[in-house]
Amino acid sequence: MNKPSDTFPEYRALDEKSVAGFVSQIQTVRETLGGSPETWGAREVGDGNLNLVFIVTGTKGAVVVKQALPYVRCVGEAWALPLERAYFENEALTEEAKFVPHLLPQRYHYDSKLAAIVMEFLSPHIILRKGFIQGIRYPRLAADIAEFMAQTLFKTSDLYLGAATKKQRMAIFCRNTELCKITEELVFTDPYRIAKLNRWTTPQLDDIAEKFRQDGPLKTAAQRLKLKFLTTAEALIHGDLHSGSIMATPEDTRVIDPEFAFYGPMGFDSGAVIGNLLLAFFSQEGHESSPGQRKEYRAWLLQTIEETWNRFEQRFLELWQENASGDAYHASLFADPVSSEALATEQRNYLRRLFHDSVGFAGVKMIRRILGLAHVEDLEAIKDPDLRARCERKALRLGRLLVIESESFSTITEVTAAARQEYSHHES
Ligand code: SR1
Ligand code: MG
Repeated sequence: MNKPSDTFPEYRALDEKSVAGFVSQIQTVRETLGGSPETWGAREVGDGNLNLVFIVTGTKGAVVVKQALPYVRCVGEAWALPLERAYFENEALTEEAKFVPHLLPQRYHYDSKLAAIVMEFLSPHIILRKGFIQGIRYPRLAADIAEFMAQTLFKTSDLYLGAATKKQRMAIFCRNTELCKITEELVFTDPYRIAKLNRWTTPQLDDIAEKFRQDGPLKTAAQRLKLKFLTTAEALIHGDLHSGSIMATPEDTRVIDPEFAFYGPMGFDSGAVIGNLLLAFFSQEGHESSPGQRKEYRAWLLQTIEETWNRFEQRFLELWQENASGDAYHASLFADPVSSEALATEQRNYLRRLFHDSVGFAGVKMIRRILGLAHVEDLEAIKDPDLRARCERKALRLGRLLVIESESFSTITEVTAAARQEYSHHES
């Protein structure tokens, strides 16, 4: 097993000149690219918050090189960040590939010295968030993401794994402390206090930003979710499952970027998916060529939220019924019909609790993208600040409701109904 080291003595940040030389040492990459390395081209295309991303193109094909930088790219060298995150990403991809290889990019090479992963160039896939901005429909998305979450969350949990195996896996990921800390601060804490890196559409949202900072019930509920994030080691979660971590075409879906992976609460992943689809929903008003032009697309986004949750819940239950091999709810206890009925009730309760977690996490994920450091293109691409703020305010209001009232929602259709209602709400 590769182990992260404290230092990376041979590390150097790659650039468009050096990256071809690096990948030319990898036999599978040479075969994928074709021709000789001198003829290959390279572009740095990373637009995420943390890493370098290169596309290296040859005569026959292309590959992607993702390399960690020793600092947070969107902030600068002042915010140091361990290179080991590439190791955790590679380990998470290895785990996920056991269950859903068809929903991931193929990996060609992990380089522990350069903190780099060389992987498949997905084409004509685009980042899902960008597809949402363009109004593209993805008929497979709900089923694929539901399958990804059901498989990766169930099969890394105590419902499926023996206790010793799970603890060994947890031991690997519990060292991913710096990436968890980013989430702990940027998602759960900073949006609710004055923090240097916070920003929002100002002055339009100044009032609501301040109101949230004074909002005891909201801050308490957000901290309750943070405590869950800190303490609940339910499964190996992706940890950053937003629409920028999914590449898609209408026919194919791939989940990328699990560098935030650790053993955490399952609802953090399902909540990220729901929250980011809701952000896409509220941002549509800012992408319309004429009022109402995205009405049907908005309806599709809400349907996708419902279908994703419903399929996820169904698949998770199926997996549990078919593979009850874990140490939790040990199968030996539930063989007789009465106990089996009791287990079925317990499983429904488990899913209901997971639903409530997901709703709460969806809410904090929405709020942090509007009041915190890292925003989303869905909203940032809306150039008119008044229009953007109108979309953002609605998203913030729903986000708050999801956080403080998470347990009052019984079904996903109640969540989408609340989104519809907030969308049509006229500002008072
Ligand atoms: C400083 S990193 C900001 C955000 O980018 C990543 O995609 C994560 O969502 C993180 O919270
Ligand atoms: Mg990412």
